[in-house]
Amino acid sequence: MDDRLDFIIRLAREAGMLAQTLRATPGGLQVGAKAPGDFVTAADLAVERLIRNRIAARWPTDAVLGEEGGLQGDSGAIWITDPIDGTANFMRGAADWGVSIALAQAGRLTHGVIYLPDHGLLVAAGPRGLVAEGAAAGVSGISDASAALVHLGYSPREAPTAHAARIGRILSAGAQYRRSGAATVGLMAVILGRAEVYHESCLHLWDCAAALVIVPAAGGQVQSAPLTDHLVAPCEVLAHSGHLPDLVAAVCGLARP
Ligand code: LIP
Repeated sequence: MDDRLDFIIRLAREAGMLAQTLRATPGGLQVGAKAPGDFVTAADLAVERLIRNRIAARWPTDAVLGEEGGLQGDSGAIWITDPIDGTANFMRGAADWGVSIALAQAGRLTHGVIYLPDHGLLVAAGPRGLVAEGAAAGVSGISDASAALVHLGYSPREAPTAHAARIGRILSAGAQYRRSGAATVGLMAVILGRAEVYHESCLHLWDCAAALVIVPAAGGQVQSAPLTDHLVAPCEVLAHSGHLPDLVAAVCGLARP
């Protein structure tokens, strides 16, 4: 295993444990809201500080883009992290949240880890392979839409009517949909073969950068904006197993490919 992959796996585990410890500490969360429904807790801030500090200690000239602290540094190597993805679930003691850390080098995403601490699931990928803990990684082979699951993400950045229409197209295609409130949970489902598609219309890079590396390593396909665009604005993200083109077209509102 290369040293960057080993580093982010260890760091994700440490970050997840800190988040769980802070949530279990009376008064440890101090919840705030960046916008209606967009929460931040003291744990989000503390975990991102930990991630930034560990990266700075090992790779001091690298840049870091984090959900809470934004982009800091100017380098060809950029670490991209959501310290607690699914904060609205995390702060209520629900299990659907995760730590996401990725690395982009020379404009390409090269490493990623997703860790779901309350589920005991970790997946990671780098140039030399795929790592999975808690379950086997590999996308689904299902090719019948009536047996397929689509995970959706939603934020107020998408028109409710557009999201409702997407749900209608999925149901009309004969598939079922789920919405966990954390991109890492839905993307983990695709990586582990527990769902066939993940889609979100306006998703920040820190929520999905790790999955954009891991899904292809698990045999799946991803579509997203160029990294230079995604670094500065939320973009549409699609991840899928590659065996349901009609369903993917319905999810995205496209004519059959
Ligand atoms: C969340 C994402 C989710 C998206 C939410 C929010 P957070 O991340 O995981 O997919 O729909 O708007 O961005 O803010 O909980 O880290």
